[in-house]
Amino acid sequence: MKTHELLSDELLLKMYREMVLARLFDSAMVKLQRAGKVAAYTSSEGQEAVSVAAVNAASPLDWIFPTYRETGAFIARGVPLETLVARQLGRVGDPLKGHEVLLFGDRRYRIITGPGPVAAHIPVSVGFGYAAKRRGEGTVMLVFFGDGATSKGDFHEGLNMAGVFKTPTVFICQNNQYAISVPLRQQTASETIAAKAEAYGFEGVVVDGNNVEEIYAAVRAAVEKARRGGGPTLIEAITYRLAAHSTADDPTKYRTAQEVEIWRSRDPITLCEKLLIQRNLLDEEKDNLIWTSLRQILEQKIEEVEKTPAIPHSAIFEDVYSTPPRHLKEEFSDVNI
Ligand SMILES: Cc1ncc(C[n+]2csc(CCOP(=O)(O)OP(=O)(O)O)c2C)c(N)n1
Repeated sequence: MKTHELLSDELLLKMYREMVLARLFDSAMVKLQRAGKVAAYTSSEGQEAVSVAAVNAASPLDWIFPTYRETGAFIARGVPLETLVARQLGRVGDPLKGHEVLLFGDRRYRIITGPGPVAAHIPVSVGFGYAAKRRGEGTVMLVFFGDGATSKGDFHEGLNMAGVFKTPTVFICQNNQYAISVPLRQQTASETIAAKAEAYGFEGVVVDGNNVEEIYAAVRAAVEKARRGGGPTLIEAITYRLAAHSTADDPTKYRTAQEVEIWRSRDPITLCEKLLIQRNLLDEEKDNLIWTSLRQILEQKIEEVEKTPAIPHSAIFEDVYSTPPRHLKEEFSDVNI
């Protein structure tokens, strides 16, 4: 199928707006972290195309298993901005009530909260998919992770089980070239990450992770295959983290400005903008309007959420144990709330 048939003008424009909003959101959160209002943040700058295109290629009924770098996935799934802002600012609208800094999840949107330990969600997503398959739910699991995660046992255990049980799983590796300061060449001796799928008996594909059309086509094919009962696929999206690993990282210690500039010239948002211009869907004026209107909407939401109450300290004791153990009850009684 030709890309025009696969990706309508409307969908391409929608994805562009979602990518721009993800970029604006990440940059606003980094600023708020610097202002002492957000505890810590992991920006997805440069990687927006992967999560936005992947989520658009799936059904809203499919489940998302993100890491801490999937702002675009949450936006594409339709999570309201105020919920995402409340999460970062620790306000009452945060569905996680202040637990799990850096991560996001919300069952209302079929997003399962990411893991603290790298890769721990991979086998969980496979088990979840196996259960969905046995129940005949017809849903597909999109599981996101980085190149660093592929060195964890969880990755290999998850892929092995997915291959054996033909689970409806789309493994999406955001190969952003680094696991904090560890470059890809020190992460694996394999020629590609996608090649690892072969050992587990299913297909692995490499896509340009800065090209929305390529990602969309690959994820859509993998989702359709999984839904038909054809089992899992591993998609390796080659991309680059333009930002620091997190607000606690200084990337100038382990990579050159020149390398960053090379990747910046392949910014996925600029590439998508070019596609839209080619299709006569965008010009400078319209583009400026998209950026300014989304910036205004975001600023307004931040202002509104800042006025809402903070999560009460007592919430830290909630939603972990159905019956809190004695020592927690003791600690709770000591907390001045
Ligand atoms: C088991 C475990 N080891 C180490 C860490 C610390 N840590 C957090 S993120 C990260 C790098 C992960 O890299 P990658 O999987 O490539 O994802 P990226 O951050 O590049 O998106 C590490 C080592 C952790 N959270 N969990």
